[in-house]
Amino acid sequence: MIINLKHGVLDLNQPQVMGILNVTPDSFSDGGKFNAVDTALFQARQMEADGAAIIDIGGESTRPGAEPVNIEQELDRVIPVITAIRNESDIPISIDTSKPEVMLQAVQAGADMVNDVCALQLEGAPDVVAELDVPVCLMHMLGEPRTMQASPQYNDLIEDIKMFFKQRIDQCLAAGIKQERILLDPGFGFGKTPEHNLSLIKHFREYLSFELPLLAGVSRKSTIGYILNKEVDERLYGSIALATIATMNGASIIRAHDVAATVDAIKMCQAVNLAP
Ligand code: PT1
Repeated sequence: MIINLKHGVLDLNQPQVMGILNVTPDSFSDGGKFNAVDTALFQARQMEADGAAIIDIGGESTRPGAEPVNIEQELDRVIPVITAIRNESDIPISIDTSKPEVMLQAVQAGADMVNDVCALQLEGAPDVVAELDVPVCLMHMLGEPRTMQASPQYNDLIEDIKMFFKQRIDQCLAAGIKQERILLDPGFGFGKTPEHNLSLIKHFREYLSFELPLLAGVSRKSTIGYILNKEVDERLYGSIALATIATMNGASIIRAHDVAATVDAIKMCQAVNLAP
């Protein structure tokens, strides 16, 4: 299967890596040697060289406990970075946002697809994506980032998320978004206990029933820290293990910080899957 982007295509006949490019103040740790745009450009070049098929740019942190940012702040962070990358590279860009105005301006600045952890539930978001006619990743989250880890509860984790997808897909189709533009992400780390997150990866295949490409974001997340008792900068091996399992269970796109390692891991998955 291939996904048509605003410019170019994403070939999902092999699993691909989506490189994470956070443009949030807490993601700068170079001590002020480079400005935000130069730092982002540098990271984007490295991820492209390492084999990322797409770069996911986000200006609002959605990790547990994160506070929302306003629209001006988010635009000020992401638009100059999208413009700068577009100036020197054709690499596909995904905009990680829930705000319809940011989706619009990001795509106008050169982004190729939308990645929304709120699955287009903000007022006006489905209409904007329908009008832009770009691919969109609909992610499941229970609650909102600031409070989602309080005490997440499900009737039936896998089925509850399936019902959410069905409802979101129906609303997207009703707004005029084409079926072939939709990707799904069950939202590892979003309103889920470590047990929920592990179960999600174990049963990832279940979501293939929608016959849409699946995305998995496990990179450096706290469930890995919980199992391995490791800090965020020590979670590479755990991240690769989960990316491998998700890929073997049908994920088409792995969202990751460590692009080179993740590319090798999923190439091995693909090789095993194609073996006689
Ligand atoms: C994701 C994702 C995302 N994750 C998609 N977009 C984040 N489609 C941002 C933790 O438990 O998985 N899929 N955009 C980052 N969010 C988190 C969530 C980061 C949880 C860390 C944790 O540590």
